[in-house]
Amino acid sequence: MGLVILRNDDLVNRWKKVLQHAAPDIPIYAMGEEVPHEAILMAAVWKHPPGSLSAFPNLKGIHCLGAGVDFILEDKGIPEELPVMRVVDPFLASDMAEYVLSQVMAFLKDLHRYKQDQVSGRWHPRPYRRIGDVTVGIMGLGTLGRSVAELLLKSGISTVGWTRDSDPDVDFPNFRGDAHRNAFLEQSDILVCLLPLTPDTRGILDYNLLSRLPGGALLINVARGPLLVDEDLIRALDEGLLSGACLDVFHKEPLPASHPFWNHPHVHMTPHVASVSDPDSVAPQIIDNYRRLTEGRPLKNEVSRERGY
Ligand code: NDP
Ligand code: OXD
Repeated sequence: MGLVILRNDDLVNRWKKVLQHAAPDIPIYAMGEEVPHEAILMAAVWKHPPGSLSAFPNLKGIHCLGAGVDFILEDKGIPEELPVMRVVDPFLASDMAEYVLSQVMAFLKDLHRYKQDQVSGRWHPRPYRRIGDVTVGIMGLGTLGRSVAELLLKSGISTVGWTRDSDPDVDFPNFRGDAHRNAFLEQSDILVCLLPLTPDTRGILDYNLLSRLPGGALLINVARGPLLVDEDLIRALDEGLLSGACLDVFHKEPLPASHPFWNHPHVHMTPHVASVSDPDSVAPQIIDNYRRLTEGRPLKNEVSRERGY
């Protein structure tokens, strides 16, 4: 028996240490070290090299080290019957909410633009905007979307949501499905995307969708880069349909140096840090699922392969 951590960055050893501490009885191996492949029952992965999971013939399950599992489901080498689990964690949810609230407030108070003015030595007061002047629309009311909504509402910010087919039973306006998408967009002065990346959502943030937003809207994409059609965003910004975009996620990460987002005056970027799994907080649920898997008990936070999230 054993668990292998597959992630190609310098956090791999930190995860190993924390998982070992949480379960001293389970042999834990990190990518890059010598691993007894036949003994591995679970892989805990974050952007693993595609195809690398086929090296473990007795694998019984795959645990994502984050919330979004798109990179696992896109790895066609993984047998259909293997369960895939994801992270659901209170810090992941509250960190995301704090990030989105910060971007909403920076937009309302024009902080990004004042920073640019400062860099170019320009004194240029702009009209004042208040919390009561805007409505935030959240695409996706899952674990993270709901957490964002809760903090925005607590801060007095009017919020609406959009889901696929579930009735999220929330006490703010919620729209469901493609038929009600435009009604949702028309109210969203600030659009926050927290959808999973699936075949249905890839490219959903295109020119057609962006042009449904109220004039001068802000886009905040904290979900996945391929949800956005990059050229369509640049067109919408250049035509003045949108006044800005805060992007945390990109088609290719790190974003290539030649990408036009780097120098666009109305694109504000962060390097996929809106919310990051905290090993200390998350390790117990991975160990719990490892034990459930090996004891044949029901798993927690298993994703639906059919829905893609
Ligand atoms: P959940 O699976 O809990 O929620 C997904 C939500 O999206 C649900 O409300 C679902 O609707 C909705 N949805 C899915 N497909 C569609 C569709 N086709 N049309 C309309 N609504 C749809 O996900 P989380 O909230 O946990 O996470 C969301 C995403 O955030 C992750 O997949 C990940 O990509 C990203 N993320 C980004 C981070 C960052 O640092 N930038 C950190 C963590 C996550 P329904 O309820 O009807 O099923
Ligand atoms: C996640 C992420 O999906 O960090 O957890 O993007």
